[in-house]
Amino acid sequence: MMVSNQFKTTLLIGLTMPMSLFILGVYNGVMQTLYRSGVLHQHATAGINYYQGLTMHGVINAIVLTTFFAVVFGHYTITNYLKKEPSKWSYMLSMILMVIGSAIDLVVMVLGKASALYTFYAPLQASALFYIGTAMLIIGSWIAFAGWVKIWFEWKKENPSLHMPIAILGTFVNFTMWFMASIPVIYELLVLLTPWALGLTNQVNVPMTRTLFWMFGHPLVYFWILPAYVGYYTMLPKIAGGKLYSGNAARLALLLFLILSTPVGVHHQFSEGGIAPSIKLWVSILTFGVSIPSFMTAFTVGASLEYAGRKRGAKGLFQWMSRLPWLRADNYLFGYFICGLILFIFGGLSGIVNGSYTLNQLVHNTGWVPGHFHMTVAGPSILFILGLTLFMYQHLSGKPMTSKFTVTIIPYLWTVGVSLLSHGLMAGGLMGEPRRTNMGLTYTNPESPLYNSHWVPSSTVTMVGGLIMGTAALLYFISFFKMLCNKAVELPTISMPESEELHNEREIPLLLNMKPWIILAVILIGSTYIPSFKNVFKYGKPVESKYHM
Ligand code: HAS
Ligand code: CU
Repeated sequence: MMVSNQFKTTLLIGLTMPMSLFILGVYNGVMQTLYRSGVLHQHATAGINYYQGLTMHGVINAIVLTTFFAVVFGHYTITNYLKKEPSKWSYMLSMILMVIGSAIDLVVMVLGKASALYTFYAPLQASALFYIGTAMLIIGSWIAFAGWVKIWFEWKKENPSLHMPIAILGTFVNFTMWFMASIPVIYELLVLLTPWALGLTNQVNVPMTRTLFWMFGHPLVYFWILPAYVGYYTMLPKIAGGKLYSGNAARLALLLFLILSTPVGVHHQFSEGGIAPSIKLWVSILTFGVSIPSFMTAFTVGASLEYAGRKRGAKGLFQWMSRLPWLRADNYLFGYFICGLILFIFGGLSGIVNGSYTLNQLVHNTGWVPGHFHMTVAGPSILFILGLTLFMYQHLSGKPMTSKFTVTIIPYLWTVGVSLLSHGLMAGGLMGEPRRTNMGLTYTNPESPLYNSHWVPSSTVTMVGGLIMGTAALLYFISFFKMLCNKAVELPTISMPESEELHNEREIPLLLNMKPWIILAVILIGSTYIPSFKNVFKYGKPVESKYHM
């Protein structure tokens, strides 16, 4: 479908700005591996110290890029399926807030005034501007969502007999969950942290800020991955040459995320003294529950891929895998999808280890945790972002993508890098190697009390993985910015592969109505957070405490 110039320009800004910042985010990621492996000894390189670089890496890659992408992909998907552009007020205001908010965050991080990590809870303190900038980014994304809801109701009025397409259900589930989960973090940012950073109060309730953060922080990880799930269900079967195995299973999996994503945040606080073991046990059970929609996705998407392979004549149990369109320059998106899925098998399984209350004691705060999340957020989430950014930019700008071969091999190279990086981090973590620690000063210094010879090989594997990821990212930036410099040869459009469903399934009214699921989500959130906050108020109180890195 054709789009207005203003809408097109807004979306292109929403793709280009975070992708440019991503260069800095990736650079700081590679630097992490050099510090940790002991290749770099100094406290700061190019004026950026360890915690400043780690903050930039997390904030740019995991908060700024992902939020911009979710919003642009949402605009793109909604417009494609409803054949309507969102209102100008919503996309313009949302993009202005997001761009200004991220620019503020960038400036304070570069100046070294906001090295409080991407988890930004107290007692690490950032500049008040960082808290305000982050709040602007989040509120900006809410405004885009409001615009989609408005055109959805208009569309529904015009098409009363049609159901919400799966891609729109996925986008609405994601943003409803995001909206509910980001209210606590906006409260934390604007009511607790900003006055504390401004010096209006010198006291802060540390467990309270942590609990509010994780109430947002866990749904945040599903906010990163749900756009990819939308793609796996609605685009991948078509790209692979098949059909979606079950539309009802896809709808159910997406709706399960709506109810189970937010109540499980306490699984990041299993080691937090002030929260009762009974709540943690309940959260551990719910965490196994939130793995179910991903297991369902593995089945539905796996079956859709098998169908595609068999349609190409595959026989036996496994031949379908080799019949999939691997490494085809005329179908480069497939690599970004399949590599993400393969990494996620291991990312998901390591998550289930984390979610087990007792096993968590072994891995918490070790390298295992970043090992886990690089196979999730740096796996399916980022690969989807990379692939779809190329795809959407190409369609929205009408510019040709000339580096077809390079963009086809990038996801495979990236996957080799992530596998080595995560393996090194997890192996080191199981041997007690801490996360978020500048290890470089200890590895090459056997005199240091922190020196542990067992961590040397694992951190070296991590570094090799990091360098391969850095190379893949560099090739990506070259390809992306080369496309930007090309002249438009086609008219800007919005279009995307749309998968058909394999079976003509029975309609299940409960899967076509989000309301009961939203109510259940609120009840489940209450079941963990009412007792958690009671504990936090009972055992935690505001204290004078702040640290700067
Ligand atoms: Fe996690 C920590 C538990 C999923 C990200 N996680 C983190 C952190 C991040 C993160 C960033 O319970 C660190 C936060 C920090 O800085 O402290 N996580 C889980 C569980 C899941 C999970 C149970 N995490 C994710 C996703 C993320 C993410 C998704 C980002 C996108 N995580 C935890 C816990 C912690 C944690 C604890 C706290 C640890 C601590 O102590 O600090 C589940 O949702 C995972 C379910 C997934 C599956 C996999 C399904 C497989 C699929 C692929 C199928 C493949 C096919 C291809 C079809 C069960 C869908 C086949 C074709 C061929 C050709 C082979
Ligand atoms: Cu989590």
